[in-house]
Amino acid sequence: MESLTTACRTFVSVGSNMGDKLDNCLGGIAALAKVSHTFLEAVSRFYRTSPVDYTDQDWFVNAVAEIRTSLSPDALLGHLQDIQTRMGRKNHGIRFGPRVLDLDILLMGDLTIRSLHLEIPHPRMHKRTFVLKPICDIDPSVVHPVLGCSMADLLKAFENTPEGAEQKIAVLRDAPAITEGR
Ligand code: PH2
Ligand code: MG
Ligand code: MG
Repeated sequence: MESLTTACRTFVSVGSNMGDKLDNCLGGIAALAKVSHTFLEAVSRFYRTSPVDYTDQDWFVNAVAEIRTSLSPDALLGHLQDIQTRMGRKNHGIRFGPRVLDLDILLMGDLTIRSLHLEIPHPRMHKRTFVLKPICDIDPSVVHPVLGCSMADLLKAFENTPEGAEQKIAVLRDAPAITEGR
């Protein structure tokens, strides 16, 4: 296992569109902060966002958390899936459909993984305002290791496309204070 001092900057998207959406997102982030070998470094503001990909569902609450972890990508994924299950997520069988809590790995430094069960960078992150805008709250200069552009540039470019213009997003609340970080 890599030592924590060399662990790369990792960004996780947080989303919910069932039940108490904001509370589910806050609960997911609190659980993430308690994962072993992992520190919660930053949390974005929270947003109210229109559903993307599968549009016949309720609006979402979305945010992004930055963590530092020495876990492998697979081990981190396992923890995220475990948190989702503990927060009451059920499989409703609809791809991109409603969920109590969704935690997705967006970036792990410059790492690229393309396996059947895990893709890093997240394959759709550059086409999701609900991901790009919260990352920009934390650090707009973070560079996408495959596309070679900053999050700020990806957001600006995507907002100017017809697909981007359709994705509605509004600030719901300020970033929460980090109590379990360094
Ligand atoms: N997640 C999806 C599909 N669509 N739309 C919004 N606004 N926010 C999400 O988190 C989201 C989505 C599948 O993970
Ligand atoms: Mg997702
Ligand atoms: Mg997911």
